[in-house]
Amino acid sequence: MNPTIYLKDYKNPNFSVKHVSLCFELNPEKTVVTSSVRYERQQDGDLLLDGEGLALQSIALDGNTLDKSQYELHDKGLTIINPPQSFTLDIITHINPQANTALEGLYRSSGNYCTQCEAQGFRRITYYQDRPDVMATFSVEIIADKATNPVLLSNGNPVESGNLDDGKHYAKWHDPFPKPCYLFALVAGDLAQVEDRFTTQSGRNITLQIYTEAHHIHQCDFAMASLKRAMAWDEQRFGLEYDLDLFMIVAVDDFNMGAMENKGLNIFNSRLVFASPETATDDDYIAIEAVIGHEYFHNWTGNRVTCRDWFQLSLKEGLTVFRDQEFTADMHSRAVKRIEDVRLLRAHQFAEDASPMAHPIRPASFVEINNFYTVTVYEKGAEVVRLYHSLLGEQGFRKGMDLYFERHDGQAVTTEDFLSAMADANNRDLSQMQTWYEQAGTPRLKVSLDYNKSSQTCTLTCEQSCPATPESKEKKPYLIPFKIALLDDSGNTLADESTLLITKEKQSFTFENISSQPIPSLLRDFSAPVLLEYDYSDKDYAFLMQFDNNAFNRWAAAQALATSTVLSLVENPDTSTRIINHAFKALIANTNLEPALKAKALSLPSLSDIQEAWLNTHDTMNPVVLFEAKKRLKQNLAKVLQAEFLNTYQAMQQTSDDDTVDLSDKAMQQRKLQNVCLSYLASLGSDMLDLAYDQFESANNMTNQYAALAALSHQDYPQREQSLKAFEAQWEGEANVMDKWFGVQAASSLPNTLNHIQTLKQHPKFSMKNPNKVRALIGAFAMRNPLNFHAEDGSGYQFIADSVLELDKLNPQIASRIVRALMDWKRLEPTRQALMKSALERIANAQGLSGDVAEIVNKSLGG
Ligand code: B3K
Ligand code: ZN
Repeated sequence: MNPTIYLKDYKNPNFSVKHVSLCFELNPEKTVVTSSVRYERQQDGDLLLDGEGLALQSIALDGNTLDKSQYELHDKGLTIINPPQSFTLDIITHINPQANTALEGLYRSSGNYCTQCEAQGFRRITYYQDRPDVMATFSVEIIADKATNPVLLSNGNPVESGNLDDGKHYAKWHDPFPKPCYLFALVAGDLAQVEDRFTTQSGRNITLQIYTEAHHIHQCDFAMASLKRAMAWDEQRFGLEYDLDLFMIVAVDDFNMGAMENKGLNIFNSRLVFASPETATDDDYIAIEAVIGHEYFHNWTGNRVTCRDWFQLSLKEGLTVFRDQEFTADMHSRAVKRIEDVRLLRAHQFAEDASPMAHPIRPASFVEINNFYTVTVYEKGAEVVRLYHSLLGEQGFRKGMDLYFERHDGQAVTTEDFLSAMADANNRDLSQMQTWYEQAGTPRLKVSLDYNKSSQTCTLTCEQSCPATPESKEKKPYLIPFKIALLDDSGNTLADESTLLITKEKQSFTFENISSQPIPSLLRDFSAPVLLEYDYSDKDYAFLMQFDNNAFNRWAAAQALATSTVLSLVENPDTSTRIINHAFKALIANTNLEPALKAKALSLPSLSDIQEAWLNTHDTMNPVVLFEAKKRLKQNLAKVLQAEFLNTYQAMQQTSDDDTVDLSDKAMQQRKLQNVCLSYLASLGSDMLDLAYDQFESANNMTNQYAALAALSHQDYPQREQSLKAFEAQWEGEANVMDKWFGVQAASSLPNTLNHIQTLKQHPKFSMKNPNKVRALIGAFAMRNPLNFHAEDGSGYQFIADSVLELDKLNPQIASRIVRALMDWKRLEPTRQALMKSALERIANAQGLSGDVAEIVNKSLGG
């Protein structure tokens, strides 16, 4: 097992670096990397260089080859023993990109070369102080065969290029902005490009380019338009302008995550670039715009100001997610965006906070940093940034951001520096915000209301607590901005919206002149990432669904009502669903509601949400029972409101004379509602499935085609097979669309799905080496197929264990994502608990497990 690294052990690097020169002679199996680095001593000690999987060829200090007594070579790097005050070190290494299936460092995708260096991939390229607090300017020369690699790219600006002997050519790049090596990138290969321009607010002309394989280049226009919107938005909202003259994006098919913000040369998973109405759903479009924005926004929050060490990851990720959330909210519906973000947070981050992997947004220790690119660091991190925004307002937040850049441009800093900038710019004591960075776990906020008719006062009493998590048992109170309003029983406001500041464990707030018993609208817009506890009745929820004038809270009430009904159905299958039936009926009939908000409110809570709610009052759960109860509620609503769903379904359908697909917000919203209705209707089976089949057959866009296929995928329906075959035949040449095809089959609740997945693993378009394929087939089974994954004989768990062991040899990062599906065995009922645990133990006992997987497995088994 690899050692645990602690934040408290942080030490400055012994040497700083001004400039790095790199030369790559590209060859699939033997690439020669020559690095020449100028070091300056900062404090006593040896020079510690990280390096993994490198074949060292030569090493020279100020031109003199070092003899074996002057350095130590070990499997994690190279130590230069007691070097002088300042010197230049020249190192030549050989690496093998072709054999690199971990997709970290320099590797090959579809025959092209690309890199991924965050967090610690640069050490797989050359020996270097691979840590973000070492910032340097970079010059890069790339030499390669011209016929197979006509395009040669790296960070910054192109300096020079030309032909060489033997059919080779070269290109030189220079990046004038000092950067940590995790932002280094190189791309080479046979790539087509689209080009555009952007003029900044100060009048500078920027060239924008997107590169990918030629047969996909026609699908890059939306990504380009998104980039331009993001650039304009960052200027308007934050006054931040792009700094180089060239900004490039490269789309590749083999990528461990979504995208990477390398300086001036973003590399993207192609599924977050390619968009055409026939191949991408509306959700894909929105995601592409958001991630293009996210990576672009990193240029300031991440690149110009970077992290001192990897414990500070949320400094750049939480902040940049907050920025991309605001970008999407400004481009589309703010309420819809807030709902989606909170839904994601509650479904995945709350679960992570309750799991053996619970960690603060700034962890205090880790074994493998790649395991900490989590929903906690990203999404809860963004919620914490949002807290400053709630506390300080838009202007105050902007002042804080401005001071942050003024103080720290060109530096590698900590979350404390961010907190200080926010506090100092606004003359506020925000020291209590520190708790959010140091404690894991989802805070509980228990609220009670006391109305006194004779004095016409109403008192809200708020008590906060936080369950024990691995890093701390006793919790300090958080600073919680708590946005509320008080309503009367016709929905009129008794107390206007206000934000209460909760700082203590227990606090009361009294409102005057309250003329009748209020119904509180609490935690509006989800003003803090807490679990709200208030003794609402189902009737209250139904009331709030209809009358709360906060759109987000109307949605939250619908979710809460559905959750409460599901839990009642689990306890007693004969529970009356009258209240939710009526509430949903009123919801569908409400003509004042934009279709997307209606669609959100009609969508039942995620199973994960329901599980968390169940576990609030139980020690263990049977996920299948909870799944079945949710399904019963859905079918029951579909039956009772069939006519309403059908009418709405038809009303939302769009026709166009020329078969073009309308990509306006309005059209996307309508498709959303149409397909939520379809999903309810299809749950009834029989002739309602013909509706889905007709939609599948006639769709001219992927949103409708995919929604119909998904609806059919759970049903034993004569045309199910035929539809899957037709989809396969139509899209076998589009890798990203095929992922949808693998995904719907992997998530199917029909029996025998696991056998079918085994067959699909042999499909010519499937590959264990491609992360998107693994996520589509194996990830979807583990995350989106509760019925089969939790099969009573443990076959689902064993399949995941087998897959993890197979993947771990190829790509530990991906294996380590998948293994998390087995992590929460302690929360299951005894039979499944034992089965899942034994699958996990089988992994734990395997030989040669990666540090990535071992860390998760050990945490889960309590090691
Ligand atoms: N910073 C990258 C993530 C790198 C993940 C390394 N395992 C993408 C992003 O958050 O923008
Ligand atoms: Zn990011």
